[in-house]
Amino acid sequence: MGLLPLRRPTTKPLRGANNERKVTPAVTERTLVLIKPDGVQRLLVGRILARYEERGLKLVGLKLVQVDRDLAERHYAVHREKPFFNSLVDFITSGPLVALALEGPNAIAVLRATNGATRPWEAAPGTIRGDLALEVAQNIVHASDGLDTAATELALWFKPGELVSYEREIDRWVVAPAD
Ligand code: IDP
Ligand code: MG
Repeated sequence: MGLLPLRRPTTKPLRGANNERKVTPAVTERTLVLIKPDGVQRLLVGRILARYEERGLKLVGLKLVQVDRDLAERHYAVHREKPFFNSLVDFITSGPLVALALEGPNAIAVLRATNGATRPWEAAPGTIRGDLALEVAQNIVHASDGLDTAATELALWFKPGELVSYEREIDRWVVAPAD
C-alpha cells in the first residue's frame, strides 16, 4: 500500500473565491527503505534511523532480514538485464539488512531526497549517501522510487500484519493541518 488516505480530512475547499487553487493537498504515502548490509556492518543503522525519525517520518514497519536469493532477485527484478545484477544480488544477500516501512506526507520523494543520488559521488552533502558512502555498489540505503514500486516492494518485504498503523502525539507538530 503506497498511498494512504489523509489522516486528517481536508475541511476547507481547495479553491478560493476566484477558483484559484489554494493549497496542494498533502499526500500521505508509505514507502520501503532498506539499510543494506554495508549499513549494518558499518554500525550505521541507529544513525540512519535517527535521520528518518528526526525528519518526522513515521516508522510503521521494521525488521532485520537475512535475504535469500529469490527475494533479492525479485526486489531488483527491474535490473535483471544490467551487467551489475549478479553482483548486486550477491551484495544484498551477503549479510543481514534492515527493512523499514516509513510513512509521511510525500514520503516517497522525501526518502529519495534524504538518501541522495544513486552514485555517492553525485549525492549532495547532507544526504545519507553524500555523507556516508563512496561506491555505487555499496551505497548503504534503498528507497522505493514511486507509488507503484512502493506498493510492490512493501508487499514483497512485509506481510500485511507486520505494518502497524498508529497515532503519534507529535504528529500535530509534524503534519500541518489542512488549510
Ligand atoms: P537506487 O538505489 O538509487 O534506486 P537504482 O538505479 O535503482 O538506484 O540501482 C539499484 C542499485 O543497484 C543501486 O542502489 C546500486 O547499489 C546498484 N547499482 C546501480 N548502478 C550500478 C552500477 O553501475 N554498478 C554497480 N552497482 C550499481
Ligand atoms: Mg531503484
